[in-house]
Amino acid sequence: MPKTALVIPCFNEGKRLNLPAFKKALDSYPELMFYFVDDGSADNTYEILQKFSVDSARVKVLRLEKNSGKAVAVRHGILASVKDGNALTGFWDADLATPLSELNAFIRELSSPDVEMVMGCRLAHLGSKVKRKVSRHYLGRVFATTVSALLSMQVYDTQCGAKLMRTELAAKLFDRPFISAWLFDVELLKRTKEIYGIPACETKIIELPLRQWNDVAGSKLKFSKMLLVPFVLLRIFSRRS
Ligand SMILES: Nc1nc2c(ncn2[C@@H]2O[C@H](COP(=O)(O)OP(=O)(O)O)[C@@H](O)[C@H]2O)c(=O)[nH]1
Ligand SMILES: [Mg+2]
Repeated sequence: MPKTALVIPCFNEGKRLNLPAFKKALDSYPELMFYFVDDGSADNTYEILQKFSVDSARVKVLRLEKNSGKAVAVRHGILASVKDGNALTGFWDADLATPLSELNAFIRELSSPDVEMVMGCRLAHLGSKVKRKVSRHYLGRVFATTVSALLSMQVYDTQCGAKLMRTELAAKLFDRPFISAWLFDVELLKRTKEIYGIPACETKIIELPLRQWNDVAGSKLKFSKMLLVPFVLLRIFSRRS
């Protein structure tokens, strides 16, 4: 297994962090490191993480003084992994909506030299356990169809919070800040397209249908933010990133 780093952005996750699940992953994957980034939490997230890191040299805890949003938190952790020279670097939502048992499949995809980035894809189908709220599912379909048109690239699920890529690519994609705190996944695709162009991009990026995805309660993404989506997309696609 290549040296793999997962960045876990954490904002007020004290109640949701499932530490035994993270510990189990460390035991299962000897080359795995976690980079937890506390995004200026107001609860005891940082203390919990610090305590967890005492027992393992493969757990790093970074901290942002003030809450800066998911994109900034993820970027902070990714840049630390780039510096440390891990072979693969990715990010994974702290609520483990995508269970860490899926990680193996991500790494397997990246064993093919053509593949540069693997994105979790929440596609409900026979044989999978992917359960989403109906409203979120349909909003997601409209969103993905719009983004596919804007990118001229068929993408099913841009927003899944589990992505893994070659660190060399991560270094290029995260070298500058993002426009959006929530839609930076779209910016990642746009930046990859600017590097490789189409059609190369369509083989370098793989969407991996997850076997399991759980709609974990406690999402902090407010409906009011969703109303801003068209404006944010406009900003992203009217500029060169
Ligand atoms: N809501 C929120 N989440 C953040 C922030 N910074 C980092 N995160 C992390 O981003 C991830 C996704 O958040 P979540 O609330 O589960 O969003 P959702 O499931 O995509 O609706 C979690 O790991 C959060 O802890 C922030 O400023 N706000
Ligand atoms: Mg979530």
